[in-house]
Amino acid sequence: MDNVEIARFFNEISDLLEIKGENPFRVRSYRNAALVIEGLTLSLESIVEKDEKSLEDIPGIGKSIHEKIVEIIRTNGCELHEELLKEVPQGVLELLKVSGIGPRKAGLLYKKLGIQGVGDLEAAAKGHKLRDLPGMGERSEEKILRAIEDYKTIKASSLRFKLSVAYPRARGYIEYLKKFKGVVQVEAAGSLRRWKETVGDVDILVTCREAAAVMEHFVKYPDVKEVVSKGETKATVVLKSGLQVDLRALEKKSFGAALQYFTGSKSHNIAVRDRAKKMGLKISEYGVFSGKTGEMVAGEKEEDVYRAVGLPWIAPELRENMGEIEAAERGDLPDLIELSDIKGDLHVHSTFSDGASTMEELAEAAMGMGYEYMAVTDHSKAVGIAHGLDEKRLEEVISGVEAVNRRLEKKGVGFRLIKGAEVDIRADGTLDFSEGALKKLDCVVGAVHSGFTMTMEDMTRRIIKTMETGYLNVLAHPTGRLIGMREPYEVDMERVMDAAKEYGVALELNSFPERLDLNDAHLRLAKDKGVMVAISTDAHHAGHLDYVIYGVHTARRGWIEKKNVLNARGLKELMRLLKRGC
Ligand code: DGT
Ligand code: CA
Ligand code: CA
Repeated sequence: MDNVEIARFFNEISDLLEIKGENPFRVRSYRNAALVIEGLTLSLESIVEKDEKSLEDIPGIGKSIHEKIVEIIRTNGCELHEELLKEVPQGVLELLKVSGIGPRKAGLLYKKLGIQGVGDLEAAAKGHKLRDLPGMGERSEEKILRAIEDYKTIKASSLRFKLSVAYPRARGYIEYLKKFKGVVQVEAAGSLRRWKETVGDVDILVTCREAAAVMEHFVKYPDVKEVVSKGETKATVVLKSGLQVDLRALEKKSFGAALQYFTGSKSHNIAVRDRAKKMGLKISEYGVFSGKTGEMVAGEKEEDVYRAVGLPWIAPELRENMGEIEAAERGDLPDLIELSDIKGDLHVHSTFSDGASTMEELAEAAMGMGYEYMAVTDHSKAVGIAHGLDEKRLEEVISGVEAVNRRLEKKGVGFRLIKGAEVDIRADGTLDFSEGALKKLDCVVGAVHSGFTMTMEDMTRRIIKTMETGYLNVLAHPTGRLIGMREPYEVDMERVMDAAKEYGVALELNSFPERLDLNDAHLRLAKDKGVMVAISTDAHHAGHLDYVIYGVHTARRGWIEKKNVLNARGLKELMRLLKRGC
């Protein structure tokens, strides 16, 4: 069983308990377990097979979760999950995916009207059956119908996989193929190589001595659920997670051309092909050929393919036909940010709020990544469900940070924790801590956690008002979207960015795989407006710090350079920017 399936059990248990109106902390513990499991790189199934006890070493997984993981792996099911489904039908869970329908409302809709799915809900709204329910009216019916339309759009896109599902699985598969005798080159292509926020299927290319043997080996990978097709040079499988993987074997002389072709995007390829045509060349997945003589002029290396059409090599993240070909032609491609440029994380949760790792564990992990600093940014009190800090507990966090820093200084270690908090931006645009408390913090990360349905004007004013206070350093997950789950709230991003520039606030690129917020298009806008970007992870577990890779590659899709990134600065410069404004 794949970690994704195990996490799904915990997410559903959490939803079902919430619909029933159970204790929010119990709800949260299952939700956190799902988050932790999704962030693991090791397969739980293999851990349990080898040494069940070692589950205890995973931070954030307590005894009762531990037992449930074993139960799910051993029996392919979970008793608690089944029991809950007897009380609340599966279809009611679907209602939660409609924006504005929380667990309490879903429970009410089910109990009062027997609504068991989005289809039922749509019919009830159209039949004006909702307006008589407590707390609802005509307007709520209209709102729900609009939200159902959004839900349908999201559902269509949720057949795609998050990067955090596709990327580690593709990596594992590639390692497996590389080890096989006779395999020479292995490379991922497609949307994964372009680091799109979601991936439809994984495309892998190889060169090898004997293609048929490689295809045979490919379909024998232990994570394969189903072999869709297997030919001499091509095969397709579906993994246990549901992810489809295509493999193609190529001749060495065509590998670069195939890599270029299968990396896409399709519209980038079309633009390159048109360009080749104008130059009297023909381009295909086999190579670049002279239109007149048919002679092959390039194909072995991707660089050569671009050179043949008069262009420098273009980073895969840029290949969306969004001006990259023109920029390449002018010699004006961006000098893209790299993972090794990142010097620290500015959005991290510890056990002081809803994180699963202690401040010390997080600091250890950050040092292991070669970072210079990390801001500890636990939630403020408004986010009660996440055990947000009141000002008294904030003092404890601050003294905790100071204690860790003193210890590091004694040992002569240069790494520093930064005093921070993820402060809720209230509906009226004020921050959820007093000025006195805010003054004690070096890194105030502000975020919207409720009231998502405001009008665009109100939301824009709410956020800008927070910037005007002068206390905000970073605006976290600026649009609030959750990929495949929640559409962004309505906000005028241009105005928010202009204000960010004016008040020296950085905008976050939240690297959590379901957020990736800002997205590529917004990042490009931020860059054009000269707004600083903070590539943070929002880690709720030490293992989540690795999510920075998704952030960095999303930043590259937004044409972001090192100079645009706040946490690519060294500690001293960072502290100056936090103090003075970016
Ligand atoms: P995905 O899988 O939906 O996330 O997106 P991609 O980009 O990986 O698309 P996929 O797997 O259908 O095909 C891989 C690449 O192959 C695609 O990015 C570009 C190239 N390709 C596929 N079909 C065509 C086509 O009809 N024309 C051209 N020029 N390129 C194509
Ligand atoms: Ca693909
Ligand atoms: Ca494909």
